Order: sequence, then structure tokens, then C-alpha cells
Amino acid sequence: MTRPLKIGITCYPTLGGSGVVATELGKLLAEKGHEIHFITHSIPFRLGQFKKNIFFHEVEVNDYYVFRYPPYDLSLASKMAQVAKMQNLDLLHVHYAVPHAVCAFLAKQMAGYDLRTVTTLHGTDITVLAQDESLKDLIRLAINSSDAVTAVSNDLIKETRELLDIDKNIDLTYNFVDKRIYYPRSCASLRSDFVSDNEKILMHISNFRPVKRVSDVVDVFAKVHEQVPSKLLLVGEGPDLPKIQQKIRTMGLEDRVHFLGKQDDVAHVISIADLMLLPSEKESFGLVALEAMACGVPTIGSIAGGIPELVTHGETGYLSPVGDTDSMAADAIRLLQNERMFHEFREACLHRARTRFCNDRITAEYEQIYYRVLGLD
Ligand code: GMT
Repeated sequence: MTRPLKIGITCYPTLGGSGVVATELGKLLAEKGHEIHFITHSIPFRLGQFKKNIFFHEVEVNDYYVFRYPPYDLSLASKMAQVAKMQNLDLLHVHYAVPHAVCAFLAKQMAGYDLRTVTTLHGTDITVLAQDESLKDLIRLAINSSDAVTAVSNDLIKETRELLDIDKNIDLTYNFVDKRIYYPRSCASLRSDFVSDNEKILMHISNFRPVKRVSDVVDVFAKVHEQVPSKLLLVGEGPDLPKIQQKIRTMGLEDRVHFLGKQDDVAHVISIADLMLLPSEKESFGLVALEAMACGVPTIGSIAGGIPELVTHGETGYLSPVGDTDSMAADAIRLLQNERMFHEFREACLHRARTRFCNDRITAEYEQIYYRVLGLD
């Protein structure tokens, strides 16, 4: 017989797929009767309204004058231990090995009881940070000292093992979307703000980091637009944004491309799209492709990282080698020009999102891991 748990969750609360997944997971666990304590530097942006069973503990950084760099990590570790002791937490579930799993390791020593820790790897902690020799031992320590480690794709598990040479068990727990939020929304009037009846909408959503290859998004769109009247909607902000704006001006596509900036109500925004473009260099999972899938929008993307585990080539989208914008554009055109095929892809998207990546299934997988590390299974 299982019992409700008291769980501390730490993530990057301000943006990114990992923050979204961690926050949504906390909300779903709270709905199932668990007590959830977010321990972060600010309120997770997807937390929404007040909810029973959810608490927020703010990490305040001590900016003592001798510190050249205020030690956020140490403040976080202390706060984790303090909340754990005060609330009698069963476990800490941290998202990202660096620094969060390292802080959880410290908190465990400070807590004075057998506080369990679960670490979820989201990608950049391995694909970027673990390339740095000076951080490898730290990341290995963080992973090996967690009571359970999960990763969001098989590709990330493989890469973690290879890069860090560890043989610890890593559980696969795919990302998920809440089916009560992500479903095709009726959006005719919003759509007509951007396109006329005979035009299609291609969309890209990201943090505009170089790894997202937003320049390829523009190239794919330009090729598609030559054959299929369409508009490109770019959602999000980040370091490559000015470069992309310049590229669009140079290509004379200003009246075809709309920049929507950061958007909160992603399900509504995605619902107006016909296709999602995700040509990333690397993507441990690609949450935005799942959000699109759940809204019935196929993805045209790259064969990179975990994307092929999510997008079924020829069923819920099309995938090409990284940088092959000709192939991506050809696939997009074929799909947009064939109504019957488009409808089949749309149905396949909805089915796959609601079965393999639905919130009930993935939440239950995390719960099983929690009970296992606590010896309650
Ligand atoms: O992609 C980013 O730059 C943001 C980053 C994050 O921390 O949210 O995304 C990573 O985690 C997401 C949630 O698990 C995954 O969907 C993204 O694929 C992953 N990004 C990369 O691997 C580049």
C-alpha cells in the first residue's frame, strides 16, 4: 500500500522545457495527493494559480561583500536541507545535474536523515557541460550519488553513459504534455489575423540559441513559400534573434514573417500552425515538437538527439539530416499540398501524444521511481 509523498522539486524556474516539465509534473503530483515543495530562486513561471498541496520556498542568495560571485549553489543546498528538515520531505527531485543534483548531494549530508534524491537529466548538462573535462567529475558525482537518475530520451541515456563512462541505471522517462491543456484549440479568428484562407502557417518556437539552427528555419520557409503561399511565425527570443531578423530583411521576407516574442499560452499559439519546424543541431527530446503533436501539428525536423524517438518519420512528421533544408522543405511541401495525407498525420499526432506521452502515464512512471527509491514499492 503506497502513501502520499512529500517531495521537494528544484528546476530552472524561469524558462525552458525542463522548467515546464518540472513544474507541470509538480502540479500533477499535487493533484494526486502528494505534497510538493518547489525550492527555486523564483516562482516557476508555469505554476499558475494557488493550488492545494503546492508550496514555494524561495532561495535567497547571500551577497556578502567578500563574495566576488554570490554563491547561489550553496544557498540552494542550504535551503534544500532546511526545507527537507522542516517539512520532513521524503525526497528531492532535481532537474539538471549541474548544479541541482550537486546541491541535492550536499543537502542530503546536511539533512541528518536518509533524504532520497532523484535527478532528471534534460540534455545540456550532458551534451554541453559534460564535454568540459573540468566538470566531468562533478557531473559524475552528481549522477552516481543520486538514488535514481532519469533521462528524457534513450539518446540522452546513451550519450550520458558514453561521455561520463558510468554504468549506473538510468530510467527513461519521456517528457509529457497535459492533455487538458494541449489539444487542438479552435483558432479560426486568431489564424485570420495572420493568413488568408489559402495560406499556410509554419511555426518555430525556441530560445533562439545557435543549437536551434533558426537560420535553417528561415531557409526551409523560403523554399516552402516558393511553392505554397504561407507565413512563418517565430515564437521566443534569444541570442540569435538579431541575426535572424537581419537575414529575413536581406531575403526580403519581412511581410511573410511575424515575430511573436515569448508567449505563455503555447497551446493556443501552436493550434494556429499547420507545421512546426525544429531543425536543431542537438535536442535531447524537443518538447515543442510534443506540444505541437498534442495540438495535431506535425513537425518537420532534424535527425538529432531524441527527436526521432518523439517524431515518427512519415507518420507524425518528417525528419532529415541536420542542415538538409532542401529535404525538409520538400517534405513540408508534400505534406501541405496533400490534404488527405495531412489529415492522416494530424490524427496520428493526436493519437501518439495522447497515448505514449500523456501526463497520466509519465506521472505514474515518476511515482513508481519515487516509491522504488524509498523502498515502498
Ligand atoms: O533547449 C533548450 O535550450 C532548453 C533546455 C531546457 O533546459 O529546457 O531544453 C532541454 O530540455 C528540454 C526538456 O527536457 C528538452 O525538450 C530539450 O530538447 C533540451 N534541449 C536540448 O537538448 C538542446
